[in-house]
Amino acid sequence: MPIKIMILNGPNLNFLGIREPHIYGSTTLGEIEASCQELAKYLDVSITFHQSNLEGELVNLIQSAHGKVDAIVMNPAAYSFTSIALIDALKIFEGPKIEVHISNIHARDELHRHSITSSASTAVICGLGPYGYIAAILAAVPDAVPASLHGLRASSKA
Ligand code: CA2
Repeated sequence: MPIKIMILNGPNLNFLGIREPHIYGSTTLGEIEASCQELAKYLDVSITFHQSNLEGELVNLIQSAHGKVDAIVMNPAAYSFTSIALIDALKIFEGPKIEVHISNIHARDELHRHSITSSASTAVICGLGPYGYIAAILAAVPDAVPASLHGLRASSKA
């Protein structure tokens, strides 16, 4: 059975590439989804891609992944800095949870610096632009790299 990955995008990310290109670049969310689907085809894995402006809808999606999805890739956007509900939902999910931010949140202003949802994530990728989504998928699929490199994955849990 192919690996299943759920990709979640939080509030306002539907405006990527349309507003504030100096911060988030000119790639639209639709183009990011197309690239993720292209990689999924190449790796022979299955991806569902979602965007919601609603915290509860994101919680419902994470809950629906329980027992059905192998890994979650999530850009919680503004909810990264506020959402205990997302933290609790992420804790329920047993597989790898990779948080992605397009910008380098550590180099941002005080409001955009402290992701609380990353405390419930397996890993965090930020500052790579839209490639962060690609890097997250590669990290979630063990067979994306030669078997000789799989040991590095295990040691990253230390
Ligand atoms: O860099 C990222 O991916 C962020 O998660 C994006 C969030 C921001 O709050 C985080 O600090 C970092 C903002 C998403 C809002 O998306 C917009 C897209 C275009 C124009 C305006 C907002």
